[in-house]
Amino acid sequence: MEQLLQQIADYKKEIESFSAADSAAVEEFRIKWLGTKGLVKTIMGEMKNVPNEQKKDAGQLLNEFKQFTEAKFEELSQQSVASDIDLSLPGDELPVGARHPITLMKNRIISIFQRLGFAVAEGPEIEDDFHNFTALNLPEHHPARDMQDTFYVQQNPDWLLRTHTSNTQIREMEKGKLPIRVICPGRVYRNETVSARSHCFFHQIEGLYIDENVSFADLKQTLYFFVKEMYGKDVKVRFRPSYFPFTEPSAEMDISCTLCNGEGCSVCKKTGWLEILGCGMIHPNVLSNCGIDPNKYTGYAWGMGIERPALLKYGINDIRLFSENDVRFLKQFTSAV
Ligand code: 2NL
Repeated sequence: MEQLLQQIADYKKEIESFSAADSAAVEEFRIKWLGTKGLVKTIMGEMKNVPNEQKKDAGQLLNEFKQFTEAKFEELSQQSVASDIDLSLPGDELPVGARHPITLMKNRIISIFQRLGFAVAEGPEIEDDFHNFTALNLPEHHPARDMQDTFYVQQNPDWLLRTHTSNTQIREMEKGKLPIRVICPGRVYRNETVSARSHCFFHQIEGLYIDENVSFADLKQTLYFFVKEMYGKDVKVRFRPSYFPFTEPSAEMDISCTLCNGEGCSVCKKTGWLEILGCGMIHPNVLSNCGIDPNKYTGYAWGMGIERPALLKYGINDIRLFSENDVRFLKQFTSAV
């Protein structure tokens, strides 16, 4: 027993003063003390030489010694993890995300109109027939109402994937708070064959201003400001008469081609002009449909696609790239604005 006590004390001293330079030394320590042929196992074997009346005390001592050794090993393991870290190594690279080019273009457009006092409104992509068609004065037999052109989610009552973001403007008008000055960005759906030039879903921004005495001149000045901010002060603008069921009069707006400065090239099909949006004075029927008195209030509205200006700005030639989620494509916009 005396001998055993002495042995444990010596071992403890040795263990206490041990320190490991690296994880290999820690492993050596484990093998020497805690391995299957280690000193802890060996000294445990001494129990059989201890007289019976002392077995209880010896067992306690040996157990305590084993725990002491295990604790030291635990401590060494943790230290070695820390000392094995090479602080001079370069860190793991954190991939930098990128905004989607459609988002970039959308944000540019939004920020220009926000400076003119337009608020941003968003609405549902699954819409009922009233908010997508009827309220907008879309006649019963308009092709857009056809199953061929629009994705119906349900019939009778009809629910569909919105074909424009006008539904959101209708919902703003229904709130009955005037004047209204909003822009409505979002995704819209049309049953078209997917190709490099067109897709069955795309993005739009529509704008709407309703107050007393709003005129077509206000519409033109707003859009002039937009074009100057978006494309620069030298870009020319022209309006062409057009037709939409929800505006009267209606117009289409072109800008001089930003690639050839109006000279004529393949992008503007040799015309020197690019069509960028449709617009007009809100049809009195649309105002009445939303509970607004057309004799007191007038307003203008416009709608533009986001994909086409984005293709132009970033020199992209296939609209499908926007929705394929190819990281090689998306990564290129890491530092784009
Ligand atoms: C286009 C033409 C347009 C509107 C959208 C609108 C909305 C309401 C009332 C009246 Cl609630 N009009 N929106 C007006 C004219 C044209 O879009 O070519 N979009 C891509």
